[in-house]
Amino acid sequence: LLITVLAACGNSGAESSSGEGESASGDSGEAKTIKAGIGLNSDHPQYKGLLKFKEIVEEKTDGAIKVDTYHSGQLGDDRSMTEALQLGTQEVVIPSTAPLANFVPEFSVFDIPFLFPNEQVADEVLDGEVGQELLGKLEEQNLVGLSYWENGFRDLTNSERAVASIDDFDGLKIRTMENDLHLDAFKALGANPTPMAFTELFTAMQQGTVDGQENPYATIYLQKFYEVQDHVSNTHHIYSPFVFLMSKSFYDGLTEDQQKIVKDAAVEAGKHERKLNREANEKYLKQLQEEGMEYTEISDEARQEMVDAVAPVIEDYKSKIGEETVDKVYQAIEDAQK
Ligand code: TK8
Repeated sequence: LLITVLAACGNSGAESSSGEGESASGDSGEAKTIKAGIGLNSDHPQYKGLLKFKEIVEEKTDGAIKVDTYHSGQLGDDRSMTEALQLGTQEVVIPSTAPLANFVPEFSVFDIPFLFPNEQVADEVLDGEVGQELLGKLEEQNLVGLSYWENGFRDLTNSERAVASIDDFDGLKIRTMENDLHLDAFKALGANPTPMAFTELFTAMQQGTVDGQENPYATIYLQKFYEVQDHVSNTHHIYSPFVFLMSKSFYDGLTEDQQKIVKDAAVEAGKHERKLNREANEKYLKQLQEEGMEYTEISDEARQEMVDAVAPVIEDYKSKIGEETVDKVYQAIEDAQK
């Protein structure tokens, strides 16, 4: 099977890998193609950001690097696309950090519930020293982390009942990302969580395999989850970053100039994506209500009960994530708020 997959992937780049010998900026003289895939659909800021990356890279390399973009999990889910990067059959993916913790456990630091107070602090920590240090750890996994983008604060939806407090989680079948800390945090809240790839989520909700899920408003709206979910609550329980990943073998094969171009483009396109994403998250809660979802606000008191319920889980995970990383991130959050 593996051979078939490799062969298939090798062929699909054919349209661009030959016959462009005269391109200016590539040392080899032959155009290189980046096959880039994401899980969300083409309406989502994640895709708009990817198109920005394509525009910058193709322009700055004078066509020596081409970017082919795929959305909606056309190339697979976060985990399988990340594996494709390791195998060298795909060049770029922009997964959530949560499934990435299966490759580099330290990334689970961002899965600590209620970690970041707001997006600005998240930006400072991710773009600062500790965030960049974490990107560096990806190299051991044959991956290059070029920048952080934003998925955003996650909010709960379900088809069973309005969730206003921790009691309302009781027994709810919640799909989580494939991440142990998420799974244990939802158990601590009293829910009945199931890890699942994003690509299977819509059908699982439609068929009632799960009652609910959690994602930022932009995703809930743009992926039309309101068609299969009745209730939404502003739990804001986790801030979810995206990481812009490139296959290390591809990156190593670029000229130094090209490496700088793709790195800068990943950063610049990420800024664009963050901006669009924040605008989206702001406007889509209202639109979800217009589509018929019932919105329930979580009071400060109710949220504090959730914070208390997950505290032992966080304690338990500190050593699994790595105490040093956890301490550094907490310190960076404190510094960002000074
Ligand atoms: C898309 C995922 C998605 C994430 C999830 O590939 O799995 O729920 O929030 O955005 O990365």
